Amino acid sequence: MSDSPSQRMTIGDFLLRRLEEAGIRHLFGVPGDFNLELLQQLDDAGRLKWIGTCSELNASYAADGYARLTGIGALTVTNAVGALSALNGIAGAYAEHVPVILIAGSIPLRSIERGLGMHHTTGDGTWNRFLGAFAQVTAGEARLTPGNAVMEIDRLILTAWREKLPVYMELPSDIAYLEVDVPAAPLVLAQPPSDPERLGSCSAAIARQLSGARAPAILVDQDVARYGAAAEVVELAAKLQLPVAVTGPAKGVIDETFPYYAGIYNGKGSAPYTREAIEGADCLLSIGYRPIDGTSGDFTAVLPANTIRARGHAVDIGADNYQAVTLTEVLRSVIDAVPQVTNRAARQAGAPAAPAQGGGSARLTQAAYWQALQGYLQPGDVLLTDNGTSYAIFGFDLPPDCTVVASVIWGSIGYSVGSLLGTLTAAPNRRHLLFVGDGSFQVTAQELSTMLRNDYKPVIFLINNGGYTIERGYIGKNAHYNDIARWAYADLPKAFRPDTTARSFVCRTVADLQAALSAPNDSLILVESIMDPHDAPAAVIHSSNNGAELDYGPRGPQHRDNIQLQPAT
Ligand SMILES: Cc1ncc(C[n+]2csc(CCOP(=O)(O)OP(=O)(O)O)c2C)c(N)n1
Ligand SMILES: [Mg+2]
Repeated sequence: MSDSPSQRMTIGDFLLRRLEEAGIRHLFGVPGDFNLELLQQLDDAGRLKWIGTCSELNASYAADGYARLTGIGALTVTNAVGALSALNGIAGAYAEHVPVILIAGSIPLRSIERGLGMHHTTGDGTWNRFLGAFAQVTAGEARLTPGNAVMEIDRLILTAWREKLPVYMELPSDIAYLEVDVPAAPLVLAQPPSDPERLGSCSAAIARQLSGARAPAILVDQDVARYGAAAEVVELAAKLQLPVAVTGPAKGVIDETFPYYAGIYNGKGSAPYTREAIEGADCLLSIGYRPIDGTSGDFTAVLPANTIRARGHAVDIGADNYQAVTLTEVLRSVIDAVPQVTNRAARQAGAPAAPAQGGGSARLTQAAYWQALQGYLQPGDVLLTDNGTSYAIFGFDLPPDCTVVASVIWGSIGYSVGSLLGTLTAAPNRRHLLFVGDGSFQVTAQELSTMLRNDYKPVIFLINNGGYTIERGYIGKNAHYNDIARWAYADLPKAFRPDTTARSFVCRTVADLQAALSAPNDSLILVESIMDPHDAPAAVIHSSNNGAELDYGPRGPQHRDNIQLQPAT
């Protein structure tokens, strides 16, 4: 027995208390008979705020968006039918390194012990299938019991936060009201402190290599955001006056107005300056880099032979592997150890982009659209994007303090709409801009109603181009399978909330768009822009064309005449 003070509490109340101690203020999800008892406890305690969603998939995306801004998020769903709808979002959180806690209200322990078939199961007296499914895409999973609940709740919450990965817990519906002994002390979210010797020798080795190099550089992937290490990276880069590039998934993690910011690295898909800064470095500190097609320029990335590979809790330097070293502590020690460099020039600012052609009455093109939206950005904005031509936001020059929320690795269309509900809930005082195509929007559109219900005020930039334009760059340039139903998108706020004060715009010309952009941000703004299905940013078309080569190989259909949307020549 430990000597630390304990108290009596029900398992459900303890779980809710731990979520709150972890910094969670909102719980997303959909009720069912197996989690209603927990929702009643939430209501009685009156501390966490319930944000009911239209679907569990959207709740999982919302918890992910929330976690990206606050550090951790949670949702609760009912057994299997709810949980499996959230599985896509949980797997996405696993791919994107986002700590999300999924609480599945599950069939009573009584049914499990007596082998009683229950609804929301496969009806064959089995009950471990869904634990097994979630074990594949989480850092930890458990079915809570009166005996393990206190330990497992703490283990799973801490695991999610330390590893920046989702976890899954089943709360059988007949145990939430049982009283157990729980610790009186609050849960403390903290990384394990580094091993002092490993930290010292690791940071000394990094400092030696970076300060001895002629042209060192840093490559940042999204774990720098997850582990809260962006400020340290910038401080280190400023001290050594070395270029810092980011991957696409890490867009916005490094302030783009920082003089040593070097752009997005993506192998042959990088700007020449960026590629040279990274591949021409004689010592590269790469932090959390995960090469996939979209972060390696379709596998053309060639990192220098002398690349130091740092992660959340470990570092590789040449033949040496350092364990028990925590990222922010490593960077802090390296900053302290290196001398201030004063003779390396910052990047020259590039020439401003040429204005897009066409006056106010001209039909709206993608080029004019993205140029106008670049001018709309403000410091501190949260930008969300989905798959599609809205990937053009990766070409924006961001003002300071912006956050980009996207799912570049997992890439599940519709993510951005559910995620927007989460980011709005997490940071109601920031301006949230969603850039989404009609195809992606149709997957999760109903969550717009939850935003209106909660009086949220995002700005939604929706491209109505009648279908899946990004896919037309693979194949099916004119194919019916890339067409979708034409919705009256601008009418949706009214349908979802009849007394809405939302402002809707349908833009066909540059002048229409300019009018929409001058609307005040005092209610939800939906800007539907109608564009040609064959109009797309060149970078998006190139990427789709390359993707078709990788996906289908030389015998694929992509070389047939006029089957593929290609860049205008
Ligand atoms: C869940 C899921 N289903 C299918 C896809 C394949 N997919 C990727 S982009 C895309 C089309 C996106 O179309 P839209 O949002 O309209 O963007 P556009 O290129 O037209 O601007 C599809 C179907 C996916 N990524 N995720
Ligand atoms: Mg579209």
